[in-house]
Amino acid sequence: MTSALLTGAHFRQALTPEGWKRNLSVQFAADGTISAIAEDANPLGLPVYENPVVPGITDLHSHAFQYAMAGLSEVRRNPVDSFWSWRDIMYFFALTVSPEDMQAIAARLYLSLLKGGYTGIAEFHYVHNDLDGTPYARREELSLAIFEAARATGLELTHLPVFYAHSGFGGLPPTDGQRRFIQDLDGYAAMLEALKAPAAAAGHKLGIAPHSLRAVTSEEMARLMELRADLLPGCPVHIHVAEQIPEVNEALAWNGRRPVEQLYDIAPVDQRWCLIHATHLDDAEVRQIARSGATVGLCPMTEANLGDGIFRATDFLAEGGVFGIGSDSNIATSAAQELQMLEYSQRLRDRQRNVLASPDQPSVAANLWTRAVQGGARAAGRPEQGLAVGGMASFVELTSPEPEAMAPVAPEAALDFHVFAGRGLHVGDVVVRGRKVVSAGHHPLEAQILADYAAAMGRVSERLAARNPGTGTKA
Ligand code: NGQ
Ligand code: ZN
Repeated sequence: MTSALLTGAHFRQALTPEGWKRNLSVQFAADGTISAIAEDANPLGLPVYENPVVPGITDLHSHAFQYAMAGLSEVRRNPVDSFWSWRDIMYFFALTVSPEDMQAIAARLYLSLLKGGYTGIAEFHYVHNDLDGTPYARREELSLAIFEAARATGLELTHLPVFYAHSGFGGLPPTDGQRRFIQDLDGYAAMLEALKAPAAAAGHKLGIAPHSLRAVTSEEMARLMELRADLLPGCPVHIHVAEQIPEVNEALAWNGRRPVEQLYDIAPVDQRWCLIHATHLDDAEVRQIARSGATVGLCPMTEANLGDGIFRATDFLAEGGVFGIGSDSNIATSAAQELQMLEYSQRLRDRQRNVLASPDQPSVAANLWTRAVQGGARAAGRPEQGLAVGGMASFVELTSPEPEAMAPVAPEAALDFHVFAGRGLHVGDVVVRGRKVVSAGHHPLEAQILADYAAAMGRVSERLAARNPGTGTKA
């Protein structure tokens, strides 16, 4: 989707890295970054935003197809359900999605994300093969479906093709349920090669993603680093790590090292890296991640949904750590909800309120939003400045369906209301890299995207029913 590049905008109140500011005239450069900002009540012919404006967040972790399985795993089927029994359902579901479905689901998801406070995404993409586990004629077929969804919706994409080879620490062979994810290193390199030209043409960024230390051996990690140097030097690297206690215990049993310790043993982790979840950390690991400058990719709604545990956010921030947020399983698509859950997890654990504020930003919502903007952009390999010169001209206008409800709330507190008042985030315009992609809450391709999604869900339901006849449930 391409709309004209705006030359600038005037914000009556905007969240900048230094906090809320009034009356900003902001100029955009041709590459969709911010070239100049003047504090001036005179809008100089620029479009004026009377409502508060916040920088768009980059959703730093998503598996788009999982959006379509929301609600399929909320019934107890085992004496104790867990992350691992959820994963069985997810694997089953992953065997029903065609390239056409993938595109329709991702476009539907990206539309929701644009209305949920996000202007960019890092898609951690690991469904590569056809239903029988063989590569498609074009092995990058499903990545191209993601590209098309990003193009159609206007969400800015960093695409992370995932390398996935094993079912457990020490190079265990993959299971049959993982057959759509599995590649060898040559196949993976060929996929990256094939994606470079279409990504460059569409303005998408590419990164690499070893799925986890369960799915990739140390030798493979070393080869991936060589591949990165050859094909995508300096690109973002994302990996799942230490999400579940059983994962920590398996790592210890395998070689006596905790997962994060192991990762730093075998890989050159720096600020280009993003460690997804990092839920279970000891003190040394908290410090090690913070010092390395790597972003921690928190996915609070998914982590809550899957029963992962509580991230040590207070300790990590005290060490100067950088984090961003991801929608992961896409059980939620609102950045406000993710940040609310992040703060609430700390409140529940510590029995305190307003935990994740900072001395220079006492508003929890503004503090978390600002940090998530910076961490998300860092993880996606994009400018980190937010609404400041050199930052991306990507922003979201906050509106309210019930403006009178916000009457007692000062403009600077609008984000507190949106994140914590439990009434959801409502957006007016959404601008990505200087182009308006959502206008007064409406996306121009919305009707088509919803219709395509409905058709895809019909096909997926049929395939689910055919694979599970007579059970009365679809998974
Ligand atoms: C994934 N999702 O790859 O979709 C993972 C589950 C795994 C989350 N970790 C699979 N939330 O980690 O083995
Ligand atoms: Zn994930």
